[in-house]
Amino acid sequence: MCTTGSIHRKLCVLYSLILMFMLIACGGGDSSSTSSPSPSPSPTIFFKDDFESDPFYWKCTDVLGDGPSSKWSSGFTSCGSTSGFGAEWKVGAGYNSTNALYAWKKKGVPNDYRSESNRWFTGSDIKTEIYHRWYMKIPTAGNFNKTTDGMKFWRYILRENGYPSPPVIYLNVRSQNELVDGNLVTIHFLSGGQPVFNSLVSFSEINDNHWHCHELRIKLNSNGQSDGMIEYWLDGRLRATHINQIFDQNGTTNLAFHRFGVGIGNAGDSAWDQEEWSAIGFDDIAMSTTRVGCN
Ligand SMILES: [Ca+2]
Repeated sequence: MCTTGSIHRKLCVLYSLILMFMLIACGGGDSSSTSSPSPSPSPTIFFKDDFESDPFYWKCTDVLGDGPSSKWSSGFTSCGSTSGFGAEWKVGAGYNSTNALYAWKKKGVPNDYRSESNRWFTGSDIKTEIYHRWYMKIPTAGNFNKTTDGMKFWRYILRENGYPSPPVIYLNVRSQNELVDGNLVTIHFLSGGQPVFNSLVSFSEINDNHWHCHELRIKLNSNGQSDGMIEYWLDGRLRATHINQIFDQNGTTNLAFHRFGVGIGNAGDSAWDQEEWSAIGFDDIAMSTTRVGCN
């Protein structure tokens, strides 16, 4: 096509080269770059911890000089020992890595959040929609079980530090008999106080002493609207979707994720009846505004 006079020919060749460069830069029209499924190739992670760089912070000793350490928040005060009560954070073998965080439990360890470690978000890290990805290894039922009520894993606080009775979302195991008979669920509360349980997956699918990849998406509702959403992936596969959610416990507005915490507390203040010490491992924790996916 570039066959006319020399000036026209040079311009034509130049235009051809520019066109060729643009096609290459844009992927030559290959639609694969726009049709790839989630997760996003570059998740927007604003918090992560793989427990590799400074595991010594996760100890029931006064590492920082301001009380027992749990790394994510200083001033953590309910630290105990393997022969006593309280939080039992220890670092052990990781998921495809050297280190993971282990939360230990046994009969006699007090209820409530004695083993919760949390992190407050500030500034632009305060989001109204999160993708929370983590790896978790739970012993088999013979080494990790209890009767009645269930167990707490994660807790999300939806208003700022100091806000009275802020709305919360839990990630719990909910059971009526043995823990192993229960389901992994999210729990939140409506403005009248009534709880909402959203089932994600059977607990029996994840207490096999293997690492599993979990990812929970929570989109909070806008003020007064039932437009919140929960999605849950297990090992990269979407297992639960709950739409039309409203998280405005006590009629609270302007919800956002101000804090999240990890722990293994006893739901309903019921006793833990596992006689021997056993532990849940956590690793590769990430908070993102887009889908993270599994490694
Ligand atoms: Ca690790």
